[in-house]
Amino acid sequence: MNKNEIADVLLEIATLLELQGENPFKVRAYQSGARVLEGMEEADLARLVAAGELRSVKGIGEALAEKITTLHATGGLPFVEKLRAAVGPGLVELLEVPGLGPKKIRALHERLGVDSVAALAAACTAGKVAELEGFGAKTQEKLLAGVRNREAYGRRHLWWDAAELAGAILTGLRALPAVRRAEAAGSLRRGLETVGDLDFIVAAEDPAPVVAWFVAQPGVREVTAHGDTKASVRFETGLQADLRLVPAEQFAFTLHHFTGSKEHNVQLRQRALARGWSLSEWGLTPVGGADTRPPPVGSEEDLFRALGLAFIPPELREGRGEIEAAERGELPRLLTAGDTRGAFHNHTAASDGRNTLAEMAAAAGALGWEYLGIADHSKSSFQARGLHEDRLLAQVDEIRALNGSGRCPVRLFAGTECDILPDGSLDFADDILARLDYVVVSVHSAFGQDEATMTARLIRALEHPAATMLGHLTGRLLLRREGYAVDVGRVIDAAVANGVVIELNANPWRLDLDWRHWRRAAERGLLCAINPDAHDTAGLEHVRAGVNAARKGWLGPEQVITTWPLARIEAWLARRRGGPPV
Ligand code: DGT
Ligand code: CA
Ligand code: CA
Ligand code: ZN
Repeated sequence: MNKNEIADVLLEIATLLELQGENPFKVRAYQSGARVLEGMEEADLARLVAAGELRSVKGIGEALAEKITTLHATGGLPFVEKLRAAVGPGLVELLEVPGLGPKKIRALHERLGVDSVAALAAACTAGKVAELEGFGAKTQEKLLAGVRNREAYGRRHLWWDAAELAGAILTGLRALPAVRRAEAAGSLRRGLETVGDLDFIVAAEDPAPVVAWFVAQPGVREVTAHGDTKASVRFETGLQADLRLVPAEQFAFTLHHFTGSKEHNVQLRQRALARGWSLSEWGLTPVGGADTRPPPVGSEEDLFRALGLAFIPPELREGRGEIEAAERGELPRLLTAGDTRGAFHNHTAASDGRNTLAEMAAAAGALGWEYLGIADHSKSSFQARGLHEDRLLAQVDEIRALNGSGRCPVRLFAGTECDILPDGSLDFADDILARLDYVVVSVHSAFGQDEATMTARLIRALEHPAATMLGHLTGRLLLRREGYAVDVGRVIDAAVANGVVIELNANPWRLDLDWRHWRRAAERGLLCAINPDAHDTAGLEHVRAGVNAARKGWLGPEQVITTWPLARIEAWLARRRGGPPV
């Protein structure tokens, strides 16, 4: 196990001990041990473990040293397994109910025998919780509501939905007279595909009216915390939001801290320590008699500069090598939403879309795009009203006519989203495919194939000379269904070998291929197309979610063909088709 994994186990032990009613000193020993580990270099931990010198580290006693050593060597620990079994999963699950901590759970367990969420619901319904000392009728009501809503509220939320809500709140916050700065932090700011909760950081002269405004927002169903400089709320959609107010001089530090990720923060704190400074959400301060005073910091740019780093965009702050790259001045120039010049995977009302060709073209023009590819479904996708050959060829004629009319605001490309049949062959014959500007190949059937079959199926499709790009590689739907079993690495290899583009499907439910694959894939020469998979004009705007994901994948405009100018796209498509443009 690495140090963060070990730290997680130590924190779990602390929680389990607390649930058992162990003495607070013991609990705290595990918690601070976890923090010590977080601040350590991986290599130092390995060296100390190998030399048997862990106990020389401040904050790590004999019991902890022994457990860390075992976890480091074996990845397991009989002690924690026994502890988990003794406490039971029911009590641990109760920690997820809002308003319950280890102390209250212990009371419920000891006095009412509550040992699961279901048992809590029963005890509340029977009115027994209200009679308990330290609980009362109001608490009982709150706990019951928490249990009831857990199913709906327990899940994460799509970045797209969270960003919409956050945008409205930020606009409101910034309009308040007391507010000097307001930003969203956390996973939303990092552009993660799903968001657990919203985190707002505000610098204000006078916090009270800002907190009051925040908890009174329309759509707030419940105020779960309400303090002088903090508040937490839950919206009707189940999304929760934390608000933190800080003095202006602390803003940059707090914003950075709560932007995360945790992994990034841990690495940055180590870097600060190496300079003799302690970095926290409050500021940068000299530690242990160090006499180098940190420079003044008024912005995140200043903070990174103080640590000898170029500014790291929030999307890259995942602890995946961004600090090393910033140190060497090798951060990529990331693409931005404004770089987008078109997209290739879009549907019209001819298949399962909801707008006409002309409407889609107008919407693309309104976005300032230069070109739009139309890729309606092919005949085997009958559930999506896939086009048969005659209707496809009629659409091609319509597209050519629009392009020639002088009234089309963008250049339209005639394509198809051609089904990859279960054996890897394509849904249209070669002579039909040859009439198109490009071909997106996608899987829409036989999701249950085993990994070897599915991988071979995709590779066969990529080897087809007509294939231009691969649609939604894994077929995942975020928060709804996993992708099908497929060896992504081998599919990427085949795409590179055959000069086929892989799409970054920008539909907020998909964001497929996942950002975690892109950096390495692009280094191997893979090209990306950010495609909204739009089924109506509004759907074109989903490209913004795709740009986020591409930025998280370290991609720049050169690697994303949908940022290329029209002339370059035309030349590239012509070369792919092995002939002059149509
Ligand atoms: P989420 O809400 O689950 O989508 O993910 P985040 O990243 O927004 O996480 P959240 O809301 O729990 O906390 C916001 C940030 O605050 C997180 O990315 C990093 C920082 N943070 C929170 N807890 C810790 C911690 O225990 N240690 C460190 N180093 N940073 C933390
Ligand atoms: Ca969050
Ligand atoms: Ca949070
Ligand atoms: Zn599709």
